Amino acid sequence: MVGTRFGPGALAQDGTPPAEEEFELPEGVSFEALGYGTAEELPATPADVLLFRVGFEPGAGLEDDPGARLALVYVEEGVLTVTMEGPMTVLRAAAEGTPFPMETETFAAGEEFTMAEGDSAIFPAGVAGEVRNEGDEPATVLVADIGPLEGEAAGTPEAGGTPGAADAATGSAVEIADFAFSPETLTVAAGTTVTWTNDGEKPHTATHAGGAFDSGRLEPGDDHRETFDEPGTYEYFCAIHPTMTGAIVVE
Ligand SMILES: [Cu+2]
Repeated sequence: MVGTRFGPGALAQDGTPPAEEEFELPEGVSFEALGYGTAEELPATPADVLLFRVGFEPGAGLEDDPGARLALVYVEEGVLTVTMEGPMTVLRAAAEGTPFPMETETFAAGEEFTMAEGDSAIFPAGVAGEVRNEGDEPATVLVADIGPLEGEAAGTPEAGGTPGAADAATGSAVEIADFAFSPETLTVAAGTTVTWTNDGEKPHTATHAGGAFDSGRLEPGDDHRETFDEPGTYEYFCAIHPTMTGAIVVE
């Protein structure tokens, strides 16, 4: 059985098509199962989860160097040719009129296989390989990727790596406007006290993903001070508007 978050509570995954009533959803809410797979191991926590789309023009490809990251890959369109250094299980696209994909196919390490529209597979952590578009049409895949939070984001700052270096600035003040941190990247000397001021009209926070600091909710006009003694890059975001991100680089 498969539990889902935004959808039916449990989907049969034992080869028998789920009963109609298991797909009862509130009126006006629709659900479409796209991909599914099981993982031998999950990345260590704290982890981050990303959802992104990768496009492959005809003839294009990439080497998949996963490190510790695990990914569920779903082919939106086109056909991809895949070779991985470990065994792989592909869930083939749901048959016409079937609510959930059921048919799987397994491949040995190093064996070349294709994934077409509607197919999905778990690309395990630590298993490298290659993905190419050998067809004549563009191919796109959706990737839901989970892996351990690294370095500064995990709360163990490491030197190097300056996100948004183009926006880097010195000083010790970060202005929060609606909806951005300014400067986005602030570089300070170790021991500096940084002040965030909310100059916008909405509440915001300055929250380090790894828990090194958290301003809490800053109402318009509020400020928050934080002293940085340890060199490193501290990436943070607004917990109310997570697309608002910034970084403090401590040298
Ligand atoms: Cu915000």
